[in-house]
Amino acid sequence: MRNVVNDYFDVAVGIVRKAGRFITQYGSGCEEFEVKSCDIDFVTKVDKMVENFIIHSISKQYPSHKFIGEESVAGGAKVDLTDDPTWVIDPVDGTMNFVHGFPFSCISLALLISKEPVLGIIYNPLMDKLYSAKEGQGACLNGEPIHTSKVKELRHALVAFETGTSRDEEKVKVVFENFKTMVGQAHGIRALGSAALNMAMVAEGRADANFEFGIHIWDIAAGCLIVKEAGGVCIDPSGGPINLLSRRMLCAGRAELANELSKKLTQYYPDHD
Ligand code: LIP
Repeated sequence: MRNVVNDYFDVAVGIVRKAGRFITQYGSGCEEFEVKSCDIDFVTKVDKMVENFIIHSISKQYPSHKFIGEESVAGGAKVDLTDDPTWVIDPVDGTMNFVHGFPFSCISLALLISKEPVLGIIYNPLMDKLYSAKEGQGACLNGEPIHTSKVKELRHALVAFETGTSRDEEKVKVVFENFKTMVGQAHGIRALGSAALNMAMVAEGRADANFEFGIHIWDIAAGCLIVKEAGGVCIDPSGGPINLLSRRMLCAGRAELANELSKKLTQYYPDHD
């Protein structure tokens, strides 16, 4: 299994690096976009180009593999996760950043076999940072090993979280309640605007924890493996095992910090993917 995953990984990295060129062509911003669920949730032509390129390129190598892509789902495809090898794609994670030319956008790609990630890639071509992990083989940034931080207490932790792309009143209320908790109890808070890159910061030890409600499997599948392979934990924000389809995620460099956070967060339960 290890050898075949290594082959899948090598093919995927080459494809993702090529796809990154679509993003760097618009590094100063992309003003051509369509609104999706609300005025702060949208898709650009680059999202679609990247996703189509990745699906086409991988399908040529592995015709029996399946795909779950953010924009394919937005176009009506169902999130049908089976035990078959399934590539989960966020073609441009941090679309708001991408539209504005704020350089924290990335391609997030994971391969799941029997519903578990076996490889994950998060690539920010604007900063040439490729975060990756293969199951049981550690996590890397541009090929060099990375490790999560040792911070165990919220009062010493830099915590990343997002306002999200929903104007839903209940969701916004939860965002503000958790923002207030973090302002009062965390060492610091940051919002990069990309779920995957927030998780990459945790994997690299530059942030100590990250949580978010309302994200999708394509935002977090790669990041969950990369954080775990870097020595961290990914759990449900209320504690307990993570469900990649639940649209809820909490990750941290240390289990003690994740457990403290899970007890202090105001919870939100969106519909599953
Ligand atoms: C985004 C995530 C971000 C979240 C937004 C949105 P997109 O993904 O990366 O963390 O807050 O709601 O889901 O839409 O840029 O691919």
